Amino acid sequence: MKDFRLYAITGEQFHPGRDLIDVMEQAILGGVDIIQLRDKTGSRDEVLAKAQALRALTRKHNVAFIVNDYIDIAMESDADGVHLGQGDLSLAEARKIVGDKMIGISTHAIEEALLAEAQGADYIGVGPVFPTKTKVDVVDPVTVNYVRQVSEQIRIPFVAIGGIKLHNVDEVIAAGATRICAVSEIVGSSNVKETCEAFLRKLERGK
Ligand code: TZP
Ligand code: MG
Repeated sequence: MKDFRLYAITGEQFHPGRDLIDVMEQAILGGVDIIQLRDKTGSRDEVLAKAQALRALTRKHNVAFIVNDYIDIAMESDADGVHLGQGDLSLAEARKIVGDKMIGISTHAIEEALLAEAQGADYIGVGPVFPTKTKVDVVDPVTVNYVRQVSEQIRIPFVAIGGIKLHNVDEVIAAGATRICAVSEIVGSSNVKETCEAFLRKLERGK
């Protein structure tokens, strides 16, 4: 797996009137090294079309591309991987379909993290660290304590997510996170590229 530091997830509700591909390209130019398509509202055809466009963009810039939920679309668009929640297809089932593509699993407690690691996840999501309105079915914030727990007990890559902003990311880094994911703070920014650069400066300093 190609490692990553700054993970951006699409959230088109945060940039009305601005093109998805333009926004994500600005994020890549700002240093994002992995992009996830997360679309909970579009039809399958719409999601597939976006996946194909993002695949072309990420290939042009040599950035990893992940599809949330739709394992079939991940395969059809030749994404680098799929991201699954606790309620989605099991890791074993997903692995049969995707082969050596990446599988990321959202986790909210150390038991889930340890299980995902044991079952062969390539990386785990750790969150929501802080309250967020971006995810509707969101569980209570796991807090930076869970980030610290994961950083001490888990050996596969993990990415902190949920309510992470430039003003609070230092706390997350101090708890042991070396990979950060944000939706609204990145794609809702009036200067997407600069926001990503600022996140990366903080990650660099936290090393
Ligand atoms: N999974 C856990 S929190 C979250 C997802 C997809 C949403 C994060 O969005 P934001 O805007 O960075 O809080
Ligand atoms: Mg899901």
